[in-house]
Amino acid sequence: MTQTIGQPDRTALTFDQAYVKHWRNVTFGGELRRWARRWPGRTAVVDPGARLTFHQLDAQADLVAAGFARLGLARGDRVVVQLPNGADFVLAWFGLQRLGAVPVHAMPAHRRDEITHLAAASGARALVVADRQGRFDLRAMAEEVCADLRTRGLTEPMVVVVGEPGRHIGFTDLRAAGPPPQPVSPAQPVPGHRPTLRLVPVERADPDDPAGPAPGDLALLLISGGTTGRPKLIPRSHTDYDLNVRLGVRAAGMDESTVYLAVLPAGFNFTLACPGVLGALSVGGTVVMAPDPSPATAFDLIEAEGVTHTALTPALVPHWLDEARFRPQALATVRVVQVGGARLPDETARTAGPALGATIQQVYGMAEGLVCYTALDDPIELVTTTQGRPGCPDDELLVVRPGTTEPAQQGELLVRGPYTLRAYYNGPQPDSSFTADGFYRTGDEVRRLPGGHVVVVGRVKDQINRGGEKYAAVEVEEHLLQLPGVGAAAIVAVPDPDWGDAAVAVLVHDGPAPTVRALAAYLRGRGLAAYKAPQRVHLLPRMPLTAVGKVDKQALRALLTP
Ligand code: OOB
Repeated sequence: MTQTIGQPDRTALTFDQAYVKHWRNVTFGGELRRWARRWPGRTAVVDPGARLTFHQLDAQADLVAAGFARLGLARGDRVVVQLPNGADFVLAWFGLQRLGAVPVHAMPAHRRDEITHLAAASGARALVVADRQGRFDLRAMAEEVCADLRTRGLTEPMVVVVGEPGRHIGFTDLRAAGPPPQPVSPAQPVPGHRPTLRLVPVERADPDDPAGPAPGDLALLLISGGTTGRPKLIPRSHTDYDLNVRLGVRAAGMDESTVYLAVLPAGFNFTLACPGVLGALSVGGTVVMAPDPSPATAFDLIEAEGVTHTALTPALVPHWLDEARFRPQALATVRVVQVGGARLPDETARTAGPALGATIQQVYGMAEGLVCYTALDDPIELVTTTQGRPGCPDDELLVVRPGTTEPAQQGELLVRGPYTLRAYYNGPQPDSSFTADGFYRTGDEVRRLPGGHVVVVGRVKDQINRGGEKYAAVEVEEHLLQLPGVGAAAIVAVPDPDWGDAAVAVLVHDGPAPTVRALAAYLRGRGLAAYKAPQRVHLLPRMPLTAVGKVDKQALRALLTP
């Protein structure tokens, strides 16, 4: 692992040569074929309404692919997927993979504004949604998304409803779509896709899916937490995502006996691939989909299915500890509880393992690539105070003075490696999120211990992390500025004992301050996800500014956190 930036011999080509040994010539469509051949009768996916063996999952993914193909979807098409945790998520995902179409992972909490943005930014040809989410009608939202895009002259996606379609073209049952399609024509470049990971040595097809996409092709688009505006799209290829999964399997100790409970949204990189759903399937384990994130539901499923592994955000941990006090026996089979997505307080990390009767694994990862894990046999001190070590020996980590490439003891983490992006999907060129040598600027403030463990101490990016759900402050600020009477607006993160961050809306406003509730309703009306509503409102006569005239968030943070 090199620690130097700008060495002349480290050209883009040599990075790739160093990475080749980590990559396999596989696609996810081909992987599912192999898993089904190896473990046909084992249970692959369980949800409250379905139980699929690997053979069934494989066969039904073909049917789903056929259904999508009949709708006119083809290789390379981007498809925004917003489905709850359930067997249908897995079927839709693999159905798209079989077709070489590219799922764009929306989160269940996303609403009109976010989904419209994802569809526009990806040029999506389809949007796959459930019919409802509780009382919220996703079909009506999808219609608004289409109307928005139409007005702006952008590609209007077809809407595929998993459930009751209403008047849309829809599948009422994803699995009943029909016979498999004719094989798609062999490898063609995906139109409009500029490859961002150079994958020269792995362009041969997967032997178990010879007509399918190339391993180096775009397999999925993840969304960034956002720092400078709307979330950006993160291109992940089959090759790099497969590595991501395998590193996770090794770190979390998954094997054929693994039963993984998906509590967090399945479209979240942590839940899907670190090692998560894909990791458990890749070793012949079982995935159990929790239909809601409540500890009561999770504990029922753990008891019924003998769950061995799961992944939580720090915000969920106290709720699990409460539930465990009443039902400790429910957790008898649980071996590993991963916690990540936001900083786990040391004290919670210390008490959680014994209280849950499981090994805690801290996971510090990002949709952009790098994932760090504490080892299952790390000394307790490291498990409770660090966020682990990089999954791959060729992950290159640098700690620098924020915004520079000058090394520092504690500072911003830069990363480059065999499963970390080199550019955002259709991102600007050049992009200040990357150094000239291709390191990604994480925006996280860290220090590293002599043994390589990373400690996340803070953040230099202007982002709110509300219990693992992230958004750029500026995204909400832009909406607040549209409010009548608002002269200036800033969203500032302050510490929150339960959620990591609380967001304070600082407003320069004529007249009485809008209430928290009024702001939440306003932002909901603008089509924003509920987690982006601020927790506090603070009025100021004028906004403090820095020397260059930007809002001085440091001053605001000092003012708000006495
Ligand atoms: C995961 O991915 P994202 O893309 O939603 O968010 C990444 C950001 C990191 O840059 C960091 O700011 C924060 O979330 N973060 C953590 C953390 N894990 C993520 N901050 C402190 N401690 C941690 N353990 O959140 C994600 C992706 C894969 C695995 C796990 C989490």
